[in-house]
Amino acid sequence: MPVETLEDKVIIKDSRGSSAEIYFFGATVTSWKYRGKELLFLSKKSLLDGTKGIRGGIPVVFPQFAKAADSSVETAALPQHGLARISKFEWGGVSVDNESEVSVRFGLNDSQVPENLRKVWPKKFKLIYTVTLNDDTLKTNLSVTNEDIAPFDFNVLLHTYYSIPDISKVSVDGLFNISYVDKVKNFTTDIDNNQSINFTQTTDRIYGNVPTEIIKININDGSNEAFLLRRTNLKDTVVWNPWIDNAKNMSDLGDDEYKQMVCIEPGHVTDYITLKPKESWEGGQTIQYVTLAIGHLS
Ligand code: TA6
Repeated sequence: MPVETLEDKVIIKDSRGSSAEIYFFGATVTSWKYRGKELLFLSKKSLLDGTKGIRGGIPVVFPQFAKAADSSVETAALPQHGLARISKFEWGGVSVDNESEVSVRFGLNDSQVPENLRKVWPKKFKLIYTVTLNDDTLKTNLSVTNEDIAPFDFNVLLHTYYSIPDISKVSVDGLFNISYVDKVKNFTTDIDNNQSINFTQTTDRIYGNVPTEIIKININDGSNEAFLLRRTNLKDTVVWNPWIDNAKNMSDLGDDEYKQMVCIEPGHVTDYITLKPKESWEGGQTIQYVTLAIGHLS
């Protein structure tokens, strides 16, 4: 069976042995395996019972990234990273199921959002989140529709946690010469003159208007494996690793787990998208797992 629906999650399987798991809570993809090898990081300490956002996988950030800097915006009273990652999505069924690809959908509208969150952002909306698996490629796509009588503004971000063997070896290509806001340095703007990003300390950067077609996350553990990230309609990219001090302060992340994760998060967060009534917006990411020595994995 390529699609198995359980009480709390859906498991999808590709005919070549790849798989993905998606929780209804937050429509969070918690596992993506390429022919058995796990590619997403999920903290051993993550709660999966719906009492807190899942620490790992791909939490969906909507309609506010982080906490709003400006207290006058309509999303200001929402918790960090908004409401989607802490709301239970409904099962939208299988949209594609053939030899090469399996695609499933999850939906969320305002009436399914916990009351306390709906109160602070009382907008009528509909989200459709589509997860597609195709051997070495995972695609996650979000559509947002305004079902209200007035326009609303939102951020969106796919907070993707990659599983990596050793953060000190990882390098990220494709963000060279692009200015970023450095959250670690009090939100100052900077440009990195290094060709690749390497990780030696807490890293929390918001790259705005990234023109790069492919962002490459090199694992550099001797295997020549890498992730190729392509974005659709998501102009910004956040790069995050909490490092040891922040990891120690996080109840749902093990002290040493920062070594096994890196977040490369495509989104639209440096400003808001405005949607008029009845309008829809759509964007997403396509991640391909490759081995650079022989090109495409086969
Ligand atoms: O996307 C990066 C970030 O905003 C960081 O600043 C960091 O704190 C992180 O997300 C995790 O946020 P969370 O609310 O999941 O603890």
